[in-house]
Amino acid sequence: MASLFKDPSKLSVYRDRRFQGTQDEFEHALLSSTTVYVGNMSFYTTEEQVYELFSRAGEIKKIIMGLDKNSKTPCGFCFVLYYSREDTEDAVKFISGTILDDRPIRVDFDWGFQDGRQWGRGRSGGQVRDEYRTDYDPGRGGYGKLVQKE
Ligand code: GTA
Repeated sequence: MASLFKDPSKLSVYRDRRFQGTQDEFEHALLSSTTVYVGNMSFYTTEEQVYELFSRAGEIKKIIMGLDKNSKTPCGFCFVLYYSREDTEDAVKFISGTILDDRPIRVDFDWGFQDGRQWGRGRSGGQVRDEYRTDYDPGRGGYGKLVQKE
């Protein structure tokens, strides 16, 4: 079956500000990469749970848990590296939106893991989006970091 993922502009709405290259290079990486980013995870979800769910799309080469850069504990995202592009596309098609630890996870194409990308980039150590969140989310540390400081 022909790939549904040919138009790079439709692959991902996320643009990594730290990608060092042109927009063309970024799009080429998204089209050929065998890495997915998984977002909206609970801080309590383990690598074993990620392994079990994501192996339904294909054989996994490696999982890298996203960590708070201060506490070094999981902060709600990870990268899953596959061997094949077809399996990578299946993970985006079939696993995105499914429930893991009571939460709908988001599976996004990623341009490729590099050392350093496992750390949250927020000022408090976790993900940027958890700094600005104003809701109470028990699976992700309660209130957002800025609200907690008030
Ligand atoms: N492939 O969607 C993604 C994705 N995200 C969200 C993070 N990563 C992703 N990769 C893919 N797709 O390696 C990767 C990053 C990095 C790691 C941790 O996860 O490439 P991070 O989440 O801590 O920081 O990254 P990132 O991605 O640099 O954050 P960004 O883009 O500034 O902001 C993310 C969201 O935070 C925004 O979309 C917005 O919802 C919210 N936000 C940012 N600034 C504000 C603000 N001033 N006010 C309100 N909300 C804000």
